[in-house]
Amino acid sequence: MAKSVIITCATTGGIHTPTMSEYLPITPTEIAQASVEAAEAGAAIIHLHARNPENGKPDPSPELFMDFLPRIKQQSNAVLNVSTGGGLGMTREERLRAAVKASPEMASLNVGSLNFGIFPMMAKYKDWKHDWEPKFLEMTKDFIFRNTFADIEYVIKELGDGHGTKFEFECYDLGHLYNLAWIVEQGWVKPPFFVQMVFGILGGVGADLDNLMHMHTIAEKLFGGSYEWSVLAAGRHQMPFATQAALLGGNLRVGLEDSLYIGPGEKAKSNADQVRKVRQIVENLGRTIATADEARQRLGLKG
Ligand code: KMH
Ligand code: ZN
Repeated sequence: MAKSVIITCATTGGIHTPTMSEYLPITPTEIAQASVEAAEAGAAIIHLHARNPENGKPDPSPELFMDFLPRIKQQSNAVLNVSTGGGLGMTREERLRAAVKASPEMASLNVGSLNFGIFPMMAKYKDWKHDWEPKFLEMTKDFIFRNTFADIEYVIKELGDGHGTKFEFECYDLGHLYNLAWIVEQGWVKPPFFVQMVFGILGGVGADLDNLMHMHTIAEKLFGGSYEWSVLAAGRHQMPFATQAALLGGNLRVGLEDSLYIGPGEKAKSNADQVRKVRQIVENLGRTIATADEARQRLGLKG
């Protein structure tokens, strides 16, 4: 029988900008509330970024993270997953600072570099409220999302070895699975591994079901028996890919970080709405959702 489905909810991210959706959580209070609601709706893991409360710009300040992390912890049992992906233009030290301060059960770890094109969105959103937004998106044309082996080693030493934090290994393409296999071979990380396959980022693998099938096949060969796999897809591919993951026996991620929509042309009014929708899909497929404690046990988290 298929295991229960671990739902991750990524509540705000560092890609979408405030004028794209009035429902994007920005302030620590909004992020805390969105996260608690997502956990109540069925998310076992909450993936977190912070934003400057004045203008919504992605912000790596540990003080901002420490404003909402304890509140979410107090009001839910969810696994807190602090991003080390950060946002455009942050240094690797900046990307890590909040996680080192928070010493979370889980942190994201991007296991390869890639172009990260979000400028196609510019055509859709013209009502800029903050003057950094058009520049931010335009800059992605010349942006490399840098995650070298040295960067990866740095995160593992500081967080994995230093704090016992386990990772959401973000794999944007087939090669990233092999990067992770090499990292495992070096003995830098120990099982069980949580592999998050990312589809539909321009610069990474496209959101095509054949790609999902192939990445899953290769992941099974590389990590079978010692890993949990999960799927996220950007934008309109979010729900279809989450559904495919549930059908194939995997885990899934939703949240406004990955898509601002809940259906064609319809903005999600909250993160919890997306969690409720995908939970319904999972249950209609005859699977159950994992509690946070089940996720802790299966992923070997420190608790
Ligand atoms: N925004 C996702 C496509 C991270 O925070 O480390 C990737 C992500 C990166 O979640
Ligand atoms: Zn993220």
